[in-house]
Amino acid sequence: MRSWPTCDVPRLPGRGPALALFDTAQGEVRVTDPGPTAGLYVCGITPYDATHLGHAATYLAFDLVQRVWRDGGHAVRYVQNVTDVDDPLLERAAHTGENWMSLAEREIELFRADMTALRVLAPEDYIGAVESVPELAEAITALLAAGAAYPVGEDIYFDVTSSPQFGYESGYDRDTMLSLFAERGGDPEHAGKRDPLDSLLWRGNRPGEPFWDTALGKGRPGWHIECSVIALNQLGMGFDVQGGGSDLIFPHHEHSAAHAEALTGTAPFAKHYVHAGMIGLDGEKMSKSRGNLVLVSKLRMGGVDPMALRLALLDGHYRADREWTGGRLPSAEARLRRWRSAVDLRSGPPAEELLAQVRAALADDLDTVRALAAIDRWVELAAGAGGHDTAAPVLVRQLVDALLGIDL
Ligand code: 5CA
Ligand code: ZN
Repeated sequence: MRSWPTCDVPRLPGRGPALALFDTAQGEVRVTDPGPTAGLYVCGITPYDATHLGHAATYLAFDLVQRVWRDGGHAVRYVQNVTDVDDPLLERAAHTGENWMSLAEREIELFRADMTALRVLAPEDYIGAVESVPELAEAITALLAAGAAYPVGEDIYFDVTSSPQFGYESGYDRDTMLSLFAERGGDPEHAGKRDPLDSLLWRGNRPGEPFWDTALGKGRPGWHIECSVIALNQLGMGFDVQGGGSDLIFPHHEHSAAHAEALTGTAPFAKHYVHAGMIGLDGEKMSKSRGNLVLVSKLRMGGVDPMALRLALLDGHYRADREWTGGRLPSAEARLRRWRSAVDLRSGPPAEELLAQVRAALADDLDTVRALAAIDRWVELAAGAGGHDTAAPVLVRQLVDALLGIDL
């Protein structure tokens, strides 16, 4: 499906260092080692409600991954899905009486507008589950043929024992897996399954639900196979980073990896599994189902500068669960004003050292807090003692744009 317009990234002098990222599977910060073209897959939205600040924070984290790789001399192939048919979307449409396709279309369009305003670099491949049904059905057929999947009535389930390394991505013990599976869309109690952790690959048609008529019969695809197959078919096995929020560690990323590994007989699915922390409001995860949302579009309509919003969300480590509080926006707005005044000056203190500091901070598991503090120090010097380097304000404007995506 159509992506959103991407923005230019200025080229900076020299080249940034290799990016190290925390890998959930290995439980440590490791250097990424992409070839000339890095492969990035980030789980996209389920379009039944507008972009909230949690979504925005997660996509901003992976936007920085792209920016740091590009600054390090790599091209990036970025793929993102849209879960445009799944239970929560259908339930919402049934509840409000709206057609599920128009609901999805409207929310995807709003998401595109929010991502554009936030200057999030666009995926070249923005792919919906609906348009992927033929390739999903083909993969499920192959899993059945390989004995990695089995029917339960009209449905088809994935057999977790078919993937010898199942569990390596999350590293969770079985009890944790069972409780998260039940909490996050799984059906551990479903009768007829071989193992409670087996996940739904294909849901046979139920009255009133949309369906596709395929070699598997009439039905619709499950959730994990969607990301598994879209990533596999676009990027191949062993791509560089599989990303999303930490709520996707299990079961979603564990099962997507296991499906692809069972399909290909090779591992790993991704070299790094990278997860952003949850943005909360009033002590709870911000989520559509809880209804405690702060929407990007609402803030934009209220006149908030998307660059201030971007700055506010980057002022916190991407892996930390963090609270959104009302005070974050005014302080980001004040910081943005200070930065803008400093780069509007005709000269300033030399900025080469600042470039090295920002590059080093971001390469170190995206330490944006350290990067912002380094820029604050340069801005303070520029506003105070000043400086005679006429190229410095231009360089700072460019580095803030290229590495942090903020247009001063
Ligand atoms: N369509 C699936 C992924 S295939 C999905 O999880 N959609 S979503 O709309 O629920 O979430 C989209 C992305 O935002 C996911 O990466 C999810 O992990 C992330 N996300 C959701 N809520 C939050 C939150 N409160 N804080 C940070 N990230 C969040
Ligand atoms: Zn996904």
